[in-house]
Amino acid sequence: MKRTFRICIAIALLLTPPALFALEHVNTTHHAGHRHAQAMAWAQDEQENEGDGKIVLDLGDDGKELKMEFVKIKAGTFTMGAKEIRDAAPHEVTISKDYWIQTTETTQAQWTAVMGSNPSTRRSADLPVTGVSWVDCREFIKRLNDKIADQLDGKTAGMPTEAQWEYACRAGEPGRWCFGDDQMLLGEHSWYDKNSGRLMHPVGKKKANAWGLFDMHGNAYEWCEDWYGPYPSETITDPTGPTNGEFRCLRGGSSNYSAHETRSASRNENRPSTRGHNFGLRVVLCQVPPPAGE
Ligand SMILES: [Ca+2]
Repeated sequence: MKRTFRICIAIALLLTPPALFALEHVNTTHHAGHRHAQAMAWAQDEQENEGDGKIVLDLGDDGKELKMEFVKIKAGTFTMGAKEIRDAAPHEVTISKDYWIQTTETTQAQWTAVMGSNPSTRRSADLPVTGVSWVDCREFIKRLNDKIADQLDGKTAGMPTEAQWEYACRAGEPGRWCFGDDQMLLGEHSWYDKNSGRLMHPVGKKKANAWGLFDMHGNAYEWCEDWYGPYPSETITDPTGPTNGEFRCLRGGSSNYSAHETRSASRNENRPSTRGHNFGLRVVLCQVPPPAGE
C-alpha cells in the first residue's frame, strides 16, 4: 500500500507541468514575504514599546553596569480585592496616572549597590533581597533616589501602593492569578511552597504576566507603601490606604507560602520594623512624589 502510494507521488511529480512549480514558488515567496512583513511589524511594535514603555536605570559603580528595569503601567480602572480574601472587599479603583514598576523583585545586587551591605541570609546577586523591614525599604528608597537622581528625569522612586501593586499584578486579569483561575498553571508563573523547596530563587526565571512583570506571585513577599486596613467598599481613585496604623502591607505571597497567599488579591501585613526572612520589595517610579504616609 505504502509502496503504491510512493509510486503514485513519483508519477504525479514527473507529470507536473513546470508552470505549477512556478506557481508554488510564487506562493512560497508570497508567504515568506508576508511572514517577514509580520515580523517587521512586530519588531517595530516592540521597539515602540521599548522606547515608550521601559525605563532602564543603571545602579553600577566604577564603570560596571547594573541594570534596574521598569515597565510603564498605563492609567486605568480595575476591580481591586476578592470576596474570599480577608479585608479585601472587591471595589472599583481608578489609577489616574501612568507609573513605572520594576520588572522583577529588587535583587541583592541592586540593594547592595545602594546600601553597601546585603541583609539576605542566602546570598547571590540575582536572588531577591530579603530580610528587610519596611523601615529598611524606606531607607533604601531614599538612598536610591539620591544615587540615581540624574537618571530620574522628574520621576521619584518609591514603594508601590497596594493599588499600584495589584493593578500591575493582575495585568488586566480579574481572576485569582494573572493567568486566570487554574491553579495547575501556578508553577509556570510562581515559586511557592509546592515547587520552591521553600527557598528564594533568582528573579525573572518564571513566566512574566501580560505586562512583563516577573514573580508577582510568590518568591519574595513585597512590601507596599500602605498601612494595613480593610478596603473601603466605594469606588476610589488612587487609594493610599489608611492614614495611620500598626502594620504595613505585604503582597504576592512567598516561596514558603501556599498558593492561596500568592493570589493577586491576597494581602498580608506586618510591623514596619519586622525583618521577615522572606520579605523583599519591588520599586515603582512615579511622576509625582509617592505618598508620604508615615
Ligand atoms: Ca514576589
